[in-house]
Amino acid sequence: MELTPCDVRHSACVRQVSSCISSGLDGPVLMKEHHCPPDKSEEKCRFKYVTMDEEGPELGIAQWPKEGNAVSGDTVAATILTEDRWLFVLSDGMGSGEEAQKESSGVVRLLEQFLLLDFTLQEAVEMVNSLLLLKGEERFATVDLALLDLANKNLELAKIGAVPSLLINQGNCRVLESNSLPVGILEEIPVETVSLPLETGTVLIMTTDGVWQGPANDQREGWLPEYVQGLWHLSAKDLAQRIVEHSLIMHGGKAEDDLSVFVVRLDW
Ligand SMILES: [Mn+2]
Repeated sequence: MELTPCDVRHSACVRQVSSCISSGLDGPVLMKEHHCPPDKSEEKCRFKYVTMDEEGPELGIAQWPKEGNAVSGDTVAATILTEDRWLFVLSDGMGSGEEAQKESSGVVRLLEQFLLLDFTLQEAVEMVNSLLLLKGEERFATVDLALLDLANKNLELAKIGAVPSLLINQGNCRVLESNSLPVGILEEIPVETVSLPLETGTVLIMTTDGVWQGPANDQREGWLPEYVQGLWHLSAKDLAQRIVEHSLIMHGGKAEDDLSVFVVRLDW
């Protein structure tokens, strides 16, 4: 695509263009090439974008709203911060339906913006928390976040009030958990981040509590690690779909909470 050059530092334009295309395509995009001419030249800026499907890890997202709601209060998002740093995030807004959706998508958008501005993960989460507290209402959302660094083959994880996630490699399943409260509840939140070296063939599974905990009257919290044991080789999309379907069956076909699954398969 071509654009008339902007007067500000080109990165500002590039970010706006990226987020505009992402929302238009309903999925993250990666800028492969860009050429911006020197000041006051007549030339246009040229950009080349590819979708994450072509270049990135295989993503599988499956969601089912709480019974009686048309929209899920959970937000699942993938964002390309730079060519080597990709963000995967899942947020569960308090309550359900549109109000919760506004809350969780707002938290995700803020996190994306802060990370695009090169704040650290710790700073970004702390700022989002402060902003939610400033609103003065009893609002909160969980954050379940994975920051993939392709250059260093490293995965940084942060959880605030989120349920455990699973990291599977060649059938070995690790449960990653944290005890933090959801953002918006405490003034000082301890942000625990975990940094892990990545091996090829790693599958990350993030879910919201509706999936992880199962129905309230069911004593099967922790069912997921067992359930995925024979299924980790499936495509990310099929795996996400199977988990949500099974979760819905456990809920007797009527979800007591929003159900969301985000599967990221890292192969290279
Ligand atoms: Mn929930």
